[in-house]
Amino acid sequence: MKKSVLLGALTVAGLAAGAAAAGTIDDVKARGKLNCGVTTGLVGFAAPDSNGEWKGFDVALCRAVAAAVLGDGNAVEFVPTTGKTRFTALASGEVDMLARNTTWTFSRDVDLKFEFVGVNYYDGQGFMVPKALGVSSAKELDGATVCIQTGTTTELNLADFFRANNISYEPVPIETNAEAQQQYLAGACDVYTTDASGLAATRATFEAPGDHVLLPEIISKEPLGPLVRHGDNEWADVVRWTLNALISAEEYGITSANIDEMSAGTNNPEINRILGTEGTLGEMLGLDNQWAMRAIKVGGNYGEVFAQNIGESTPIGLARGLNAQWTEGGLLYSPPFR
Ligand SMILES: N[C@@H](CCC(=O)N[C@@H](CS)C(=O)NCC(=O)O)C(=O)O
Repeated sequence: MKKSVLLGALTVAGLAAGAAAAGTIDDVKARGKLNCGVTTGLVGFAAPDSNGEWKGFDVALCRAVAAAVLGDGNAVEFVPTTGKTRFTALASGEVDMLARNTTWTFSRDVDLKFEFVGVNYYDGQGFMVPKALGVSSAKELDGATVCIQTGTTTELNLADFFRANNISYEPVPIETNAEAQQQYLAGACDVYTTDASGLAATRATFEAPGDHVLLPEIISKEPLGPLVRHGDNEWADVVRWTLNALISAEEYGITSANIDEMSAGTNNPEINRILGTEGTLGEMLGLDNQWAMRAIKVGGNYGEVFAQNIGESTPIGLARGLNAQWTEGGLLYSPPFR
């Protein structure tokens, strides 16, 4: 098991080194489409709706980048990737970026040679069990069968947690969230473990969500964020500052309702620089001055994107928690636009 994980990492690293050519921004402009790697389907984060249109919190970031670069939030080819295939898809150039519940870790940065450009969701790993199991803590899971997605940080954290607590488990390896859901509901595993946001999103699609509980333990840090290949700083800047534009827009009260009005100019210089009525930030990125305005307009600011896709008034029902703005006691903090 260990060996295959290691070999997988080396293969991807080799590919990454080969494909680390600059110029993704030019490729995307020439193609007229952004190839954005997403999940195979996690409602609220990235999944096609009944009309086949991709929707979700991560999807919104892909659309924001496409709007910034190409002027069209629909100019995106959504490429479904699993926990295992996502890194090869990025390293090989099949996708221009990943926006896919992916945890920023040392080895994915340094060894696999990817550039995490920020964090769009601060998360941690949790456990879901059927209420009927009568378990109230993850420490009571000795001997349990656990559905676990391969190629994820989840796999490694799980082993650490059980070892540290001197308890054992039997892994039931699965490739996608859909498979996990099916196996878990069929009773092939007692427990499903993944990012807590993923558990909430999965449970929301169950016929009887109330029959399942999320245990209180959060056993890891999972800073989830968009990533690109090492060695293409111009492109990394575009994705990084698009995310920062959405975060700053919330901080400064730029919303989809007032953005047209604010784009005519305000008495706040930072807002004016973001929306392009002052300064030349867009030009510095290799874009025009309305890039951020377009990015914000597609799905609204960070808070609007959160509320619409995964927030408390959606079936997924996630609280802002760590993902609140720094001004509200959270960790979201965009560097200045100047
Ligand atoms: N954040 C972890 C886990 C990511 C992950 O794959 N999560 C699952 C469950 S939330 C997922 O997104 N599945 C969607 C799919 O199967 O396509 C990582 O980066 O390794």
